[in-house]
Amino acid sequence: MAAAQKCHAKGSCAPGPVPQGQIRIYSMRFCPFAQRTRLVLKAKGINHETVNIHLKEKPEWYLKKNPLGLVPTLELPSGQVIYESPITCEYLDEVYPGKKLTPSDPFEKAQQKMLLEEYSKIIPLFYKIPGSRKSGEDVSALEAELMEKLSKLNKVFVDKKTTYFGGDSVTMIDYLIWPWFERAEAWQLNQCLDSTPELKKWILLMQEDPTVKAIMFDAETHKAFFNSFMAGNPNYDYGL
Ligand SMILES: N[C@@H](CCC(=O)N[C@@H](CS)C(=O)NCC(=O)O)C(=O)O
Repeated sequence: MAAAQKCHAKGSCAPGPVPQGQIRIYSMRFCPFAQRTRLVLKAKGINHETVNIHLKEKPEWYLKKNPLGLVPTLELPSGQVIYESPITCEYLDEVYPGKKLTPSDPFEKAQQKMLLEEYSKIIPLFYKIPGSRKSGEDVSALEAELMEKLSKLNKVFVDKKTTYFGGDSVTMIDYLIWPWFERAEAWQLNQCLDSTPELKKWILLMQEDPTVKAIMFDAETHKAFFNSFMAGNPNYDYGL
């Protein structure tokens, strides 16, 4: 199992066709974007195969499948590929039976997409703060900026009077937002949550979600990977 999870690097052999009845995800064990897709695969109980990619020394064959060279990518038995995490998640939710994660109401669906757009603009800050901290810069202005942005996310709960972003149970938008909050402690960002109590409550609820629990790493593991990433030598197989 662990050996199968080890990442494929430049010079490795391309995997064969995806077996009928399965779907393949090209991933990296610590990638928050790929985690979105993995959460949806898990939540819906989709039979899948995982191929992890060495993102610093990408296999030549991977760039033929996804010219952007990013993970996640989904591959179907037909050889068709789908990439960009929100698109992969939407595809899985539309095609596979089981729990529907996306609201059927068009307005609610639009609201989730608008929130995702807003959140996408926050994501770079999650990386910028530890990056600047490592360079010895004063990060207080960046932290204040993140706090201000997180207070807007917090307001969603206050205005909607819900415990999750889409209502009173977990939906797609929660899984799309979650992966960076799983890393907040490891990336030393917890202090930015001090004035967002509803968001903090959501984090505690998400930590208890069976799907989140099934694939999450603890803060120590995230820290170890992140330190290797920040040092410019990411250990994609950390812990295997
Ligand atoms: N917009 C993409 C972003 C995916 C992404 O940036 N993945 C990172 C890993 S966390 C990656 O593949 N990096 C490889 C590279 O930048 O070459 C998505 O949502 O899927």
